[in-house]
Amino acid sequence: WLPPQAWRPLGVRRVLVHGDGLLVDTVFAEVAQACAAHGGRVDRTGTDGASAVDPVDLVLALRDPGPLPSAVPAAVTAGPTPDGPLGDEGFLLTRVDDVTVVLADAPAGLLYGLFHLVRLGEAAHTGDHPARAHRPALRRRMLDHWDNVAVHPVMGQVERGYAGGSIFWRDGGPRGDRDRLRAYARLLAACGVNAISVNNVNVGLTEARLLTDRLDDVVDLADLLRPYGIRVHLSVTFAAPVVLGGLPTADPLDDGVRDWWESTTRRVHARIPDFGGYVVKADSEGQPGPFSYGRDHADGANLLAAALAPHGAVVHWRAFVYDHRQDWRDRTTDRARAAYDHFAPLDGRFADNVVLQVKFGPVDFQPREPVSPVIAAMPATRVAVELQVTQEYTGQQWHACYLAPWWHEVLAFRPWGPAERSVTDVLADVPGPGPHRGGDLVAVANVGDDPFWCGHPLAQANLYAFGRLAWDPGLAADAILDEWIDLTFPASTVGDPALVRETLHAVLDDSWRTYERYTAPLGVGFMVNPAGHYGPGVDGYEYSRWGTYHFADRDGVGVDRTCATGTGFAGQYPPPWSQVYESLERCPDELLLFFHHVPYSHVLHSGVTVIQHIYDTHFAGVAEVVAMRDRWTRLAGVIDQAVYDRVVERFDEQLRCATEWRDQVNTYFFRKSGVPDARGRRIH
Ligand code: GCW
Repeated sequence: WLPPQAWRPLGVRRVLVHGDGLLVDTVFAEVAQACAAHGGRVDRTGTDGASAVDPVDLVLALRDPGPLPSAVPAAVTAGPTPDGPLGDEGFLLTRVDDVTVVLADAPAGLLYGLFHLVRLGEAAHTGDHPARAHRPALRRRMLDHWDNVAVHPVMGQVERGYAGGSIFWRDGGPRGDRDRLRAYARLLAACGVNAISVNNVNVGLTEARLLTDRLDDVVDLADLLRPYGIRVHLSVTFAAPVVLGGLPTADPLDDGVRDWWESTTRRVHARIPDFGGYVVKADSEGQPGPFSYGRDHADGANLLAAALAPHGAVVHWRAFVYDHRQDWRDRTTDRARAAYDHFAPLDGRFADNVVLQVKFGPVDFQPREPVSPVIAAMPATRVAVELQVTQEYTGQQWHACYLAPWWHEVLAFRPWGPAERSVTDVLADVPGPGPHRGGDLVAVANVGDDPFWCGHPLAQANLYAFGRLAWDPGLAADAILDEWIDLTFPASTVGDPALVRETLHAVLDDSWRTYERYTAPLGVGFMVNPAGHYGPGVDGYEYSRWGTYHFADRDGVGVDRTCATGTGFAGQYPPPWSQVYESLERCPDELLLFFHHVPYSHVLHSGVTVIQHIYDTHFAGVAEVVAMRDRWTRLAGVIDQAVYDRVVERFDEQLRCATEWRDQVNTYFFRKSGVPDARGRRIH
């Protein structure tokens, strides 16, 4: 998004930028570039009181410290700020007497105000706008890059990356493409992202050294991202005192270990004064952690938190801890239970600058899961929800799968029932005073060195939507898509703007549900090819150690997670969800097989049997992909040819793969159950 034409409504104006500071410099540079391209003009005044004299159409001004330039209409200066202070990142937008005014109390607010103007386009410069304050709902809006510095023999440069190589690293060192990094920072600021972790949570030996002798590389990244209001975080290995510091132990209660983290962190902070903090995957999938020393995760997290606290930084401690060496014969262990079992008993023990980072669902970024019960279980802990923008389990950026409707649903979910607080409320209303208040949303990133940034050009909509939802979780998915369409395909750059908008909605609005229809049914999850997680592998994980089973046999399918007869996972929710999920009658259809093992003849709320639902949705899913592809071809000659061609290529693959999913899933269940399709369609 943000081609030069998107700046035209702003770039034709007479603009005044008022204020000092690095981010105000960025605002000025952006406006100057737009004005140079489109014929407008820009002046700048500092907070020393100097005032421009020429008339203006647009003012972007820091009002703290005053006074405001005289170009700001008196009606604006006199009026009260709606809803209290604007904070570090908020801004006020108004338009009176033919002047559009953006006011902020801090430079970041001006930057976000600028991008809001671009989003509004011509509408920002016409009519009157009553003063409105805009503030982010969540204070930290963060992307985690699973990028490796050294190429990993199995995972490559980027773990679960589907957009080429890393934007940060190549062949063991920095990639060094500063223009691209700057452009990336700008895209992220334009959707509201303000924090990035720059390396994989699976930390190899080379990556571990970013903390010490490779720190220069991180300093460089921080310098590049800072002008766009983005703070850098690092993934660190819990074993760092041993592997980097040469200590005999990484025991979190050992004084030497504590000193090592404190002095190391002090050195990082000295080079990166706005350093964001650490991200830690501990005791998970082979990564080291406090369990090796007989300590728990509060001990581990608090160790790093203590080292970071004097520098205003946080540790994101991941709750993705489970037994990855399970025996499939053991029906008592349930991976879905693991995060709650490990962390809920620790509530209240975490330091104020620990952020417990919880995957949105209890298992692993599936296209459908219940919302993780950990989110409701830790009222005395700061919790961040982790989403996955990179499409590991949702088509790997070969399939068009717009995830905003799904994320919106997750963020709006009310763990204590319809009348109570939502997931967003839990995130925003964190305990603890001062700089740590305000909540956190994190997503695993989907950008690489691909010319379209994300492999699939339409996957950019997911990145954009993540940032926007983190800023305002109440935004509707289709409204976010409209914004992205306007910013990516400005009307003046395409042949038929109405057709572009209509087509993108037709293709993307329901694409997540389409993906769900042709993959694993009714919330049972996985059924993916274990080598790479792409395409169908119905029994791929069934007899493995990973704890992701569907238990299909000749009579039925699904995982009994009830308290009455199953693993008891349903009991990890507060009422009413514990009762709703426990009950075969009340459990929502889309999660039925996540919570219950049922016969194929079980009748869903929708009125069809489970087996017929499997057949129907898999036929429907593929038909929808055919329709999506056909819709897309109407844009031939209407949008940029390279974008058009890339998407056509992706749709061809999506159709091939969806067909494979349909046929393998339908055939598998036909063979298991022996029940024919009631509508007589061909099942192989
Ligand atoms: O979904 C799984 C991925 C792993 C990943 C892990 C995690 C970084 O398959 O590749 O490791 O989750 O979230 O830590």
